[in-house]
Amino acid sequence: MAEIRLIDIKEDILSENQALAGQIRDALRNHRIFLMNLMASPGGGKTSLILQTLRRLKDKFRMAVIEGDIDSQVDAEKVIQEDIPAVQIRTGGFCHLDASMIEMAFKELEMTALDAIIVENIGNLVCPAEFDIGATRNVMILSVPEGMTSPSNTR
Ligand SMILES: Nc1nc2c(ncn2[C@@H]2O[C@H](COP(=O)(O)OP(=O)(O)OP(=O)(O)O)[C@@H](O)[C@H]2O)c(=O)[nH]1
Ligand SMILES: [Mg+2]
Repeated sequence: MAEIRLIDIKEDILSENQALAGQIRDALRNHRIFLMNLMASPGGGKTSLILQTLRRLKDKFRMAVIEGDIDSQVDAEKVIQEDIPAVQIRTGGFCHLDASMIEMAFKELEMTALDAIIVENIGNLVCPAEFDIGATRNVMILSVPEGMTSPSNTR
């Protein structure tokens, strides 16, 4: 019988990402910056939670937002309306953010002038969870109304 040859790409990608995520966490600790990685499904309420958090905390802490999106920059536009710096990462189809994308975003921010950064990850409940981005805390919104509703599961 023919044998299956397995090339495990995922393992290599993840270990490289993990090493960079560790460096990012060290850099954040040195700068005393808190980084939150916010995840949820599409339309799960990520931007709404970020905007409300900014309104409540921006007078106390120097904040910035990194917005991940497959294509658009509508959420970053909402953030700058709050007078908060925003960096848009346009992944061009990739379904998650990884540590190298966060490292790129840091170059666009004045790191010495920040206390906290919120990252809105791509709206996806699968891919973002696999990739450590060097966050101080990972946060997930579980949205009950989001998702498919059919007569069979509303009974
Ligand atoms: N009823 C209700 N609606 C909410 C709540 N949070 C967000 N919404 C609404 O849900 C919709 C999507 O919210 P967003 O905050 O844009 O969700 P998101 O996760 O950023 O969406 P994407 O970035 O497109 O993945 C908007 O119409 C919000 O007004 C909530 O707590 N309750
Ligand atoms: Mg959003």
